[in-house]
Amino acid sequence: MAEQATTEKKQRIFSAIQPTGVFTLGNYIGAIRNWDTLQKEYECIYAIADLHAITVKQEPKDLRANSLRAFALMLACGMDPKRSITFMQSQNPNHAELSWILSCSTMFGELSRMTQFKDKSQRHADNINAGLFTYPVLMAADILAYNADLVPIGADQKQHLELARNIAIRFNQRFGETFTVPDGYFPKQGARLMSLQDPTKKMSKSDENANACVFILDDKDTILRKFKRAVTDSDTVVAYREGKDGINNLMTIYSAVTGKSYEEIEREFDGKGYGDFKIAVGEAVADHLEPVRTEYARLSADKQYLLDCMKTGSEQAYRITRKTLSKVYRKVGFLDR
Ligand code: ATP
Ligand code: LTN
Repeated sequence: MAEQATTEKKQRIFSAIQPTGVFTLGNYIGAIRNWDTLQKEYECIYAIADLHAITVKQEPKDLRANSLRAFALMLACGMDPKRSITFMQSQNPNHAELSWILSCSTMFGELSRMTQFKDKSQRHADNINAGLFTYPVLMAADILAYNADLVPIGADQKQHLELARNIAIRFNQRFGETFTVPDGYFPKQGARLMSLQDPTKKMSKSDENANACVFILDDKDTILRKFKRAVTDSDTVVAYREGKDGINNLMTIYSAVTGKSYEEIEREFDGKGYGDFKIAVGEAVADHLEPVRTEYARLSADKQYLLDCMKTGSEQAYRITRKTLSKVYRKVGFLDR
């Protein structure tokens, strides 16, 4: 039995994050922090989704700088190129290629129901491009090209993952078993952090209001200031209650970085006000992020190392996905190259 366990193939994980800005505390707690932990048990493949990033307008030179920074941040958050495959999405052409084929198995109606599309087309009303609409197909291609078993994502990406599953099932039914149908992997705690300025909106790195999110490279003073200014209600009791979105969000954050339960937090701040609580949250978050900031400073001083890791990762990613693409080409009826 023990022998069987050791020879069993590890399950495969795929996830990605867009280089649209410095990662936020939401990205970190909702997604990236788990990516690190998963490396111990699974075969992990992690990408910087630069192809997805251009669905909103990007200044080319900024995108280039942000992409390199995102890659360094991913490593600073614990992703280890020796244990996992870490790469840039645009450096493996198989993602875009598979995306086209999958788009022919995706219905207009399905894409129209995506809440992120509705939300982003409102926020970028001057640029509702076709890529923004077909974004979830590219995300499905990212996942299915590797036949990933599990996809660690924040709760906001659940709908996209459901679509990826449906595309895989539909393709398999029509052309025969081809893709693994992936499952989502969601963190138990703090799956969705909200904006510090409008706690009904998710904390998002592309928010125009810098006070709305904590970035993982913010220094301690900045973090403390942002939490002090966080929007809460006119109550004073630190307690998790329906409708108290601001304080609930702060409790979620405090719980996620300290591991304390809501009951423990309520007891800790019994008799104290929001002011004390906000300072405590700020301090705990700053301490939690300190190692990432230090590691980022170290890594970003060695650009060549980052480029070498990226190149190796992209080659590994290419090899895996080429096999899937060859199979897909055969299944849909394309002639051999
Ligand atoms: P953008 O503002 O450019 O849309 P984003 O901050 O929403 O970016 P993504 O790159 O789209 O971040 O997402 C990266 C990962 O972080 C995803 O797995 C996503 O689910 C997770 N994530 C993003 N925002 C939050 C949040 N507020 N709370 C928890 N998880 C989040
Ligand atoms: N759309 C994702 C980023 C992303 C992704 C993926 C996540 C692109 N491709 C594949 C998981 C698997 C987002 O987080 N906004």
